[in-house]
Amino acid sequence: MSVTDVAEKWVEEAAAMTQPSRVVWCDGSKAEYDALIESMLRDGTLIGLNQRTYPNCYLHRSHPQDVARTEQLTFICSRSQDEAGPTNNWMAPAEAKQKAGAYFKGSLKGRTMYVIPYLMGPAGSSMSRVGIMVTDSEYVVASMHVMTRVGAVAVQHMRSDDDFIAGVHSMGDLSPDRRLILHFPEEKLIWSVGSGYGGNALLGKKCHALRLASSQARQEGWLAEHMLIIGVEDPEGRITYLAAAMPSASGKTNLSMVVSSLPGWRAWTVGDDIAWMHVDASGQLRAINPERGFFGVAPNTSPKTNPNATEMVRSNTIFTNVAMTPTGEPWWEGLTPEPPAGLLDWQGRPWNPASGPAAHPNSRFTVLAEQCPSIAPNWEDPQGVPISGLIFGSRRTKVIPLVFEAFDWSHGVFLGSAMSTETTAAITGQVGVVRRDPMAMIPFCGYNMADYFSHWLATGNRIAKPPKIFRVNWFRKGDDGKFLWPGFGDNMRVLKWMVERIHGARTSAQETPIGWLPRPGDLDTRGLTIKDESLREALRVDATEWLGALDDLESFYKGFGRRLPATIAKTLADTQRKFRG
Ligand code: SAT
Ligand code: MN
Repeated sequence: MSVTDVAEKWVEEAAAMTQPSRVVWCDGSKAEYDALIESMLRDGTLIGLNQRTYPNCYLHRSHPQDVARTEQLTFICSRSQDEAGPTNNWMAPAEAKQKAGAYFKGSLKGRTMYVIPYLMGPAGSSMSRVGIMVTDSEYVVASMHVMTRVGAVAVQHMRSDDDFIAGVHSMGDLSPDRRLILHFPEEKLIWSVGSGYGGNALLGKKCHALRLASSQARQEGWLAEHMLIIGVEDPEGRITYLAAAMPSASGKTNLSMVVSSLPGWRAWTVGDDIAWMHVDASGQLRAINPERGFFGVAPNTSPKTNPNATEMVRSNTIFTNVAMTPTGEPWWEGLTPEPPAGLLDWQGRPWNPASGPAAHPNSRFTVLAEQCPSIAPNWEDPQGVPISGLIFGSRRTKVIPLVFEAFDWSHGVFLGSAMSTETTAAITGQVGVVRRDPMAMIPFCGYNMADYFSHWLATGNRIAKPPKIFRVNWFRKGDDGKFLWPGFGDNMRVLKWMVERIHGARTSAQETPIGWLPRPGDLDTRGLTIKDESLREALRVDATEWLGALDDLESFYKGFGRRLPATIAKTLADTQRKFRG
């Protein structure tokens, strides 16, 4: 493969720092993938699963201290701290390179450095972007094969000699004390050391496609978002495309491949995690999925919660940190109602229920998107799909109603910026604490979030017919501590309401201080067993709760100082006023 001189020189520099005994350029071929799997089976990095029931499926057990993204060790290393903003960890570029350089120095001695040219986005799309990463992890190379398009196709999409995001990765000694995930937006550069975990180590995903891409997108006038992309087909055969932002491990993968409980309605999957959106020449917002596969959360994936995912992981899948049955099949909490006897837990020990779940709560599957039974036939369309609705969803047991619609684009940007969520096992740290998470981008925005809000507002002005923006919360609970809304396949009822709002038909809503809210009768509940009072509670807007939440929001906004767009501040004040009456 021939690459540009700039790329070759950069790879030489990475090799000079890490000192591998061998440098291998990856071509993305099946033979290369098979050889990697063979090698990992030999050295124990992978364990073969039952090849009769799970053909070409493998299990990887990671270091027990390396099982999730480590946000406290993730930094935006822009020249000025202001550019990173108050919601990012920041380190000066020189200091960052000095610190991580010490961990990288000679870290590949006696080992192989793999060079992975990869394309994010479909071949032939002007929205696709190139990265070149080096790594010492065969698990990372194999995973990049699944999650991105590796090889010559990447190089062919470079628009100039230096048109690529460069990424250096080494597992180092896997110690959290010598782990750093560093982003240098001005240099289009990522340095990640000390972790082999997905979001820290598969540099195409969060580091490139969100943190650096969001910063590039601002300069180039597009949006890089933590969003699934879905096509909703109605009984007339019309497909309406929506993109939805939700925090990690909060049902994004499930929603992207939802099997409808409403007859005549169905969903087509375009992407489950990241959307790159451009305004085309006619003023239409269009989205591509930059990824080629899914890196989904295994626990609670079952024939009931996500039949499509359950089916797609039955072959050609790499599982990470799931449990294993005595017959070599993967298992995780929720897959079957009862755990099978004789399980090995995610660390390979005979499972003792007293010592925690069998599968790690953030255990994952890595699989090609084309294996998804609901994959949209046009999911790799170089033009992307036209987006007519955007959804912001988070995990809140209180306050936030099941669904409501923003008054207009700028009000929708306000609603996105106002999101908070309860944390999950996808990040290292405490689970279930409420934290601010604007647009589900708090861990992924590569620049000052106040500027990010401005960029969203400005983008709206360039769209001929801005998509309607919706806010959802599947996770509200009643006083009995039980979820009020059944979720999963029944979420199609909520999508149906949105689609009808988008096309200006039948469905109605009432105006409230936070937006257009469906009355219980506005949602299609045919065939659904839900108590009237549960649905009413799921849709309730409580002024006292909201005024408290808006106070919290006000203090969060204060952190941005004068950089916060005036429109956002004004919308907050208007909402407070409406509630005070
Ligand atoms: O772990 S990843 O960052 O790859 C996925 C996620 O947390 O959204
Ligand atoms: Mn994600």
